[in-house]
Amino acid sequence: MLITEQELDTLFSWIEEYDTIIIHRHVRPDPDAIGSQLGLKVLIQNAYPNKRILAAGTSIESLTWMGKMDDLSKDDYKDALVIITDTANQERIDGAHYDEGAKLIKIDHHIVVDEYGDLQIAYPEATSASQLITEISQRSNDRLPMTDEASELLYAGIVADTGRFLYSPTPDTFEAAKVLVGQDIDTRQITDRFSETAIKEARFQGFAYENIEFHEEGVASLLITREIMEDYDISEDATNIVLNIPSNVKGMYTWVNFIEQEGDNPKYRVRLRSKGPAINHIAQAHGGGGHAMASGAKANSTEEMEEIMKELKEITTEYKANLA
Ligand SMILES: [Mn+2]
Repeated sequence: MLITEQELDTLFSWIEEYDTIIIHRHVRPDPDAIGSQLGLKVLIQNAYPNKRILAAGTSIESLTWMGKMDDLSKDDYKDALVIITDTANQERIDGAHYDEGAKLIKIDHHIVVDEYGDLQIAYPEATSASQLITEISQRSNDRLPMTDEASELLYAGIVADTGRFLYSPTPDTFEAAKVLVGQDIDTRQITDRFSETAIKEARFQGFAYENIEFHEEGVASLLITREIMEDYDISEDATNIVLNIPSNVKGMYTWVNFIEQEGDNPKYRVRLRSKGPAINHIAQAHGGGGHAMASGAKANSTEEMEEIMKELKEITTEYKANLA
C-alpha cells in the first residue's frame, strides 16, 4: 500500500464535494491510460449516480473496446474537479481546458518530472496507474466500492503496463490484481485482447525480425521509416508491437526503435528500452524522459540518431563490463 491517509482523505473529500468530475489521461493512450481513466470514472459514477462524471481526450480505434470518451466543452469545467491519470507532465495531457476546473488532481506512477495539481498522488513504485486506482477503491471504506466493470478496465491496465506481470511486478501489483480477479470478470478474454494480432501486424513483425540490428555492444536497434509503415499499412502507434522483440534475445541489454516522423521536427520519435542500465538520462538529453527501463525521446536529425546509438553502446558496454 503506497498512498498516504492524508492524500486519500483529500481525494475523497473533493470527490464528495464536486458535482462535475472530469478525468483526463495522456495523449496516444495505452490500456493503462484508458483503464485508469475509465476505471476511475466507473467507480465514481457507481458510488455517486447523481454526479456528472466525464472522460476527456481523443478516442483511438484500437482501444475502443475499453470504452468511449465524452464530448466536452469549456463550460463543463466551471466548478468541476479535474483528475489526470497516468500522465507525468502537463504537455502530455490529452484534451483542452484541464487547468480551468476548480481543483486539479494528478494520479500517476511515472517519475516525477512536473509537479502539477492541487493534489498529487504520484508513486513511481506503482507498476501502473490502474494499480493506484485499485488501491484507492480498496482503501475507500466503501466510498468507492469496486465493480465488475471497473475491474475489467483496471485489470487490463495492470496487465498491459506490467507486460502480463513480467516486468517487475511488486507485492502491491498482485495485491491489486487479487482484488480485481476476485470480481466477476473474464481474465482470459481480457488477456486474449492483448495477444490477438491482425495479419498485417504479423507481417510487420516479420519485417522487424528480419531487420533489427543486433550490435555486439548488447544494443539492438530498428529504424521504421514512413515508407515501411505505408508498405505494411501500419499506424505509428501500432509500430509499438515490435518494440520489445529484442528483450528475449540473448546478449541484448538495451534496445531502441527510431520511428520516422512526417515532418522534420523532430525527424524521429525514439523509443528506448532496457533490461540492464538505466536509459532515462539519455532520453532526457534528447528531448524526452520516462522510466529507468522505458523512456521516449526525439532525434532531430540522422546525426542525433547516431549520437543516441553511440551513447547507448557506451552505457551498455560499461554495464556488461560490470556484470562479470
Ligand atoms: Mn501507465
